Amino acid sequence: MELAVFSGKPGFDTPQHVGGPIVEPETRRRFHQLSDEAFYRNYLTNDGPLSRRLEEEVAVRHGVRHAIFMANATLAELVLLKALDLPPGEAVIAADTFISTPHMCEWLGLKPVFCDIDPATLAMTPETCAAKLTDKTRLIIPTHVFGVVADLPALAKLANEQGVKLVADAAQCFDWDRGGVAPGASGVPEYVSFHATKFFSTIEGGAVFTQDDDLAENLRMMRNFGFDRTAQSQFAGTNAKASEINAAFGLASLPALPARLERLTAIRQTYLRQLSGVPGLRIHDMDATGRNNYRYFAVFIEEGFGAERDAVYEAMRRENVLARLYFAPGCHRTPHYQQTPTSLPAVERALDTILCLPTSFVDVEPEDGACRVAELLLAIREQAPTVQAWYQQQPKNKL
Ligand code: T4K
Repeated sequence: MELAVFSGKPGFDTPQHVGGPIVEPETRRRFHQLSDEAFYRNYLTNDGPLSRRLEEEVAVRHGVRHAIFMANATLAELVLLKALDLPPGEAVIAADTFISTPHMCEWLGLKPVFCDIDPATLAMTPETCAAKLTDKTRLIIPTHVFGVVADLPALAKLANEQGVKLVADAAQCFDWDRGGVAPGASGVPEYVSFHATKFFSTIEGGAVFTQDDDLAENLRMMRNFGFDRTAQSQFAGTNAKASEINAAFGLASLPALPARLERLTAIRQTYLRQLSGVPGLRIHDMDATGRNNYRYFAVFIEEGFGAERDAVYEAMRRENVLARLYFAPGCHRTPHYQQTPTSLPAVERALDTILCLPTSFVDVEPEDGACRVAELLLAIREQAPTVQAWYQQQPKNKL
């Protein structure tokens, strides 16, 4: 196969994204109908009937008492942390997470302290977390990366022993569970993202899942200026509400989820069939801890592949396969947080080698798309020395 880096025709005519929103024709039709209902009702935001219905359906689906719908998961995290009312101090966070996780801590006077991970799950462990605990620690936030979950029971035990709070970043965990326990259902409050790139989306949106009635009531007030049921502002809340139009998109998407999961499972199976056992290419085990929605498919380009991850990434881009490097370089190596230098070997190894492949395709059938992406990756491997040489010759400011 002549690769695009060597003047071949790109493997795809249309760019294939990792996070391309999944919107089935039926989802669009239902969305138009539901949003029209909201317009006829002339009730567009502020805890309307569609938002309430969405919260109820999502909560029941996850076996959790409350799903509190907000404008996005970043604000859901902020509101949750604010509701915990923690004194200034430190928050221990695994460094391989989306940057919003530490940022919201910092907004509330909690200095993010980054910890290492288990290379298999990509999540913090009680040991990697404990190594960063100090008498200033107030909070622990594990992230379930790609829906492969951290060991919450063990982390809850550690948090209890230390007298610190535990919440989890379950942004990527809609329709996920660990041994039948979904986000928020274990008793640890968890926040989930409904962003357009996620398995389940309200375009922008997110929620806190919790079993705690008092916390839920607090969060509902906190997202709405601190208003109680008589519209009296009881404390300094904010505006983190989502609109009825966002809720309409979510409700329209719910019936599509079983078929969506089937498609994502088929894509995963295709990738597994083509890429398992390839030397130098390790596949992230997404079934390690429980049910997954398979929105992400991550591999690690390791020694034995013959080319560096960055060379492979650039070669794939030339083929119109816009792979992503979530969450490289790691929060601790971003310009903002690297001011406090930290060495986290497992995070660095993972994020220097990770490559997330597309799981939604444009102008091509999903399984065919996955098959072609895998073939391109294998062709790059076969030609790895020349791909690596090509990469090294590229002016880095042109990539
Ligand atoms: N915690 C974790 C662990 C998270 O992963 C996230 C979000 C959060 C917290 C915070 O949740 P939110 O506050 O966002 O609810 C994207 C998403 O913006 C972000 O929501 C997500 N994580 C993160 C993993 O991915 P980017 O910077 O990669 O987005 P962007 O715009 O580059 O899009 C990704 C790909 O999808 C691109 O290749 C383009 C394609 N795309 C994107 C959009 C929005 C489309 O084809 N169409 C589109 O409409 O962050």
